[in-house]
This record gives sequence, structure tokens and C-alpha cells, in this order.
Amino acid sequence: MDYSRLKQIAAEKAVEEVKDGMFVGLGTGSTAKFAIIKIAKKIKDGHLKNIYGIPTSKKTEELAAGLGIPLLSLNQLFKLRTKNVERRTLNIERTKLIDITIDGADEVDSDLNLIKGGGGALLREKVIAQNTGRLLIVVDKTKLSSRLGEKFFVPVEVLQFALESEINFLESLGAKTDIRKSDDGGFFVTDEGNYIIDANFGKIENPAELNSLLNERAGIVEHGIFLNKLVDSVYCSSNDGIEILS
Ligand code: ABF
Repeated sequence: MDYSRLKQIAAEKAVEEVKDGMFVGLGTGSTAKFAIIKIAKKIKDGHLKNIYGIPTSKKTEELAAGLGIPLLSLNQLFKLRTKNVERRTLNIERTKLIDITIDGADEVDSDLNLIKGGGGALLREKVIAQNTGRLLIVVDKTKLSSRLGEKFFVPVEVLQFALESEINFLESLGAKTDIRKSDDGGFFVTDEGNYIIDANFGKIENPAELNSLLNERAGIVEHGIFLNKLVDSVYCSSNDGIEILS
């Protein structure tokens, strides 16, 4: 079976968790796209009602809007769902204002830590994940590794102002770095106007330690290491079928 079909199977299986009235985080990438198309079809066929989508990128927003999914920005969602709620009662580390988010990943390790950001949307993806009750990651089996870094680099979103400084910092940690380019040959610019440095650390023995190191840098806006505390289930498809890891 081809990888695209495997991605579709994983994505559509995850959509079964979406119920009427839910607020659904819509991921970025080719696998998440299958979930968005399925959700839109179920809305159109009347099998899903009163759904609002919260997109993780402008690209996903355009796709979902074009498919007729009612959308809210994260700020609109907060205004709608916290009208009568004392802000301080919300979980500081992770609100659950979004019921379910379905998103892809570039790599998943045996402890369900992730590398994300190959699609350049890692910052908004992580913000959405931190406001989600259940983060469902949808992948085909080729994304699984015993250790992060075996198959994919770590995308690091940096301030344009600090590009050279963060290249130097990442290389001081032993990474090989590459500034992500756009199709026109210039530097890729994220939805939030930042650059991305793709940092190849090789095998990452301790994702939590690297996560902390990167979080401390002022010039690093966000990075593609998503620790497993954010991940609720990984829907992984292969020629043997679907496995739900959690
Ligand atoms: C997105 O899904 C990104 O975080 C990640 O890079 C991408 C994986 O893309 P695909 O599903 O096309 O393999 O969420």
C-alpha cells in the first residue's frame, strides 16, 4: 500500500473521535489534510454537527475554509469559551478549550516524543497543542524511530534579528544547521514572520534536556521537539493495519 493511502487511513481513523459540538484543532501537512477533508465531508453529509475548526497555519485555514468547515481563531475561541469562566481557573500549562486536535509529525520515538515542523507550522501547532484536551498524532509507520533525530532534523524557529546568533548557538550544541529556504530561493518566513533553522543533532538521547536548552534562548521563538506530555495518542498505520499508541 502506498504511503499516501496509509496516511489517509491513519487520519480518517482519528476523525472517528470527533463528535458533534466539538472544537477541533486542524493540523498542517499532508496527513492532517486527510483528516480535514474527512471532517468536511462528515459535516457536509450531516454526520457531524456544530463543529468549529481552529487551524494551525494559514495554509490549513485556507484549505479548511475552502472545504466549508466553520473556523475560529484561537483568540475567538478563548473569547467564546471563557466568557463566563474565571481565567485563573484554566489549567496554566494546558487549557482544554480545544477538544481534539489532529496533526501530523515528522518523527515519533518509542516514548511518543515527536519532532514536528517539517511543514514550517511548529509554533502555532505547539500553541494549539497546549490548548487541546486530546492531541491525536496521525502518521504512517515510516515516521517511527527508536530515538528522535534518527530520521529527521529539529526545525528551530528563530527571530530574524537573531539568525546568526542562533545558528552559532545551535552549532555550539553540535548541530549541523541549514537555514530553511522558500520556493523562490529566499529564506522561508513562517506565519509569524520568523525564520527556521533546520538543526541536525543526529540521534537525540535526551529530548527533554534538549527541549530545555532550546527553550532558554531568547532568540529561539519555538522548536519542533514536542515532548510526550503533549501527546495523547498516535494513530500509526502500516500494511498490517492501524495501531493506536498512547
Ligand atoms: C505537521 O505535520 C508538521 O508538524 C509536520 O512536519 C508535518 C508532517 O507532514 P506530513 O503529514 O505531510 O508527513 O504537523
